[in-house]
Amino acid sequence: MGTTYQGDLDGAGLHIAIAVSRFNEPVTSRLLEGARKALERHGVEDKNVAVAWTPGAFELPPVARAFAESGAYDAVVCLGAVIRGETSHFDFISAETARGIGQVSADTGVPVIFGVITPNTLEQALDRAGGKADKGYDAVVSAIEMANLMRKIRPE
Ligand code: INI
Repeated sequence: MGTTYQGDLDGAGLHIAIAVSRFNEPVTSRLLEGARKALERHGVEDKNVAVAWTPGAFELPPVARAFAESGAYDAVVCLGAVIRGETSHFDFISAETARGIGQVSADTGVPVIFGVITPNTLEQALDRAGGKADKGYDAVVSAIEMANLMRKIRPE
């Protein structure tokens, strides 16, 4: 048997950046609240966390790229809410945001987490942002796991 790698959920010493979209702010501020809760619970120090607000989800990828290319962060978390009922260009925004975020991660090798929810209604959005589920919290847990996994595979 070869080697099995797993990322743990210890956030001590990790540096995490969050890009969060202001569009649908009542939803995204709750995603950010969940993200902050996860950072605290997993021991990521506040001084090691950076947050940047973008106008909409579409603008998340360039900000994620700036964070990733800075070399200062172990992982980047993107938070946003694209609600289908609210826009006829839902498909363009959601697809391009997902593609852009994936591209940043692939180009830089820094884990960039897709914490953008794409529900049909505002009610569903609120359910996923600290109601029935907490996608902001979940996104940070994935970021911590991925950051630690990359440190094991690629020790500096
Ligand atoms: N941005 C979002 O983050 N969520 C949305 O639901 C949304 N809608 O409905 O249009 C949205 N639009 C703005 C977009 O992300 C850009 O900021 C804008 O197109 C300027 O580039």
